[in-house]
Amino acid sequence: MSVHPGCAAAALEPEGEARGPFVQEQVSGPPDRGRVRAQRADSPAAGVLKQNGLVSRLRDFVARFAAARRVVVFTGAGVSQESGLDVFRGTDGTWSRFRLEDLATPEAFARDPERVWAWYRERYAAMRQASPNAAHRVIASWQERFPSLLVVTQNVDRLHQRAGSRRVVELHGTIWDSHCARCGRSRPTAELLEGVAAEELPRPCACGGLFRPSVVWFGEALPAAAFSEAADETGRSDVFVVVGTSAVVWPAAGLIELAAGAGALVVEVNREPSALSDLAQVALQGPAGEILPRLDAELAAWRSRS
Ligand code: BJW
Ligand code: ZN
Repeated sequence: MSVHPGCAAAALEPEGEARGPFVQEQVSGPPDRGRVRAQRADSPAAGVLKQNGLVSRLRDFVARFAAARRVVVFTGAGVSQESGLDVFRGTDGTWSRFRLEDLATPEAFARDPERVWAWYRERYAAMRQASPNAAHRVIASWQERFPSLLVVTQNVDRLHQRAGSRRVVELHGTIWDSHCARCGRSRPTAELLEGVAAEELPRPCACGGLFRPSVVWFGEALPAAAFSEAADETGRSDVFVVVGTSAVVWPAAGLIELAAGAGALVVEVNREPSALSDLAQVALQGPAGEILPRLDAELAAWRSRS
C-alpha cells in the first residue's frame, strides 16, 4: 500500500468520513501493495476510499507502526529544508547552482581548497543559525514511543541531535568537526574558522597538512562503524521511515533495499515521489514538518484507543 500525500491522518477517520482536504483513491497495484493517491476532497474520486477497503488498510499501517519494537528513521536534506537549509537536488538544490565535482570531492579540495572552504564556511554559518523544525522534534519524541529508535542521517547539520535525538548515526560525517587531510588530527570547525578572514584558509595543522570538514565526499568511504551500526539496525527493524531523501546516493540508499528485503515496513515521507517510492509500502507525500506531526498524532490516537 502506498499513500500520497500525507493522508494517513485523513484516511484513519471513520470509514467514508475523511477529515481535512484530502481523500484517497486506489489507482493501481496488487492487493497487498496497492498504490493510493490523495485527491482534493472535491475531486470526482471523493468517496472511493470507503468502497475499496483502504481505510482499514491504513488503520493496519498505523497499528503495525504503533506496535513496532525496532524503528529506524533514515533522513536526508529534505528533513532540514523547513529549517531553511538547502537540499542538493532539484530545481532549487545546491547542485543546480554548483558542480559537485568542484565542491564535494577530495580532488576538488586538492585543486582549490579556498573555494571548497568558502562554500563550507557559508554552509557552516547557515547550519549554526538554523534551528530544528517540527520534523526533527517529532523524530526526537519518538524515542519515548520506541526506546530503541535509531536515527540514521545523511545530513551533516546536527539538527537531529539539537532536537534531542540521542542515538544518531551520521553516515556522511558532520560539518561541526574538521580534520587534517594529512595526519587526521581533529578540531572543531568553529575553532578553525575563528578570526580567519572569509577568503583565507584555516591555519594549517602542526604537521603542515590542511584541515578539511569532516564530511564524506564523493569517492570517499563512509565511516565504517557508522555504516555497520546503521546496516545492523536496519536489518533488524520492524519499521523503517525514510524522510526527505532523493535516495540516489550510495551506499546510504542501499539501506532502504536492505530494510525492505528484511521485511520491514518501509514508510516514505517526501515532498515528491522519489527513487524509492516503489520500494516503500507507504508513501506520505508533503513537507516533513507537516506530515510527521500528523503521523505522530495518529500513533498517539492509536495508543490511547488500544
Ligand atoms: C522534502 C522537503 C521537505 C525537500 N519535506 N521532503 C553505486 C553503488 C555505490 C556507490 C556508487 C554507485 N554509483 C555511484 C556511486 C558513488 C557515489 C554515488 O552514490 N553517486 C551517485 C550520485 C550516483 N557514492 C559515493 O561516492 C559514496 N562513497 C562511496 O561510494 O565510497 C566507495 C568507497 C569504498 C571504499 C573506499 C573508498 C570509496 C560517498 C557519498 C558521499 C555523498 N556526499 C554528499 C555531500 C556530503 C557532505 C556535505 O553535505 O557537505 O552527501 S552529496 C549529498 O547527497 C550529501 C547528501 O547527504 C547526499 C544525499 O542527498 P539527500 O539527502 O538525499 O538530498 P537531496 O537533495 O538529493 O534530496 C532531498 C529530498 O528531500 C528530495 O527528494 C526532496 O523531494 C525532498 N524534500 N524538501 C520532505 N520539506
Ligand atoms: Zn596534521
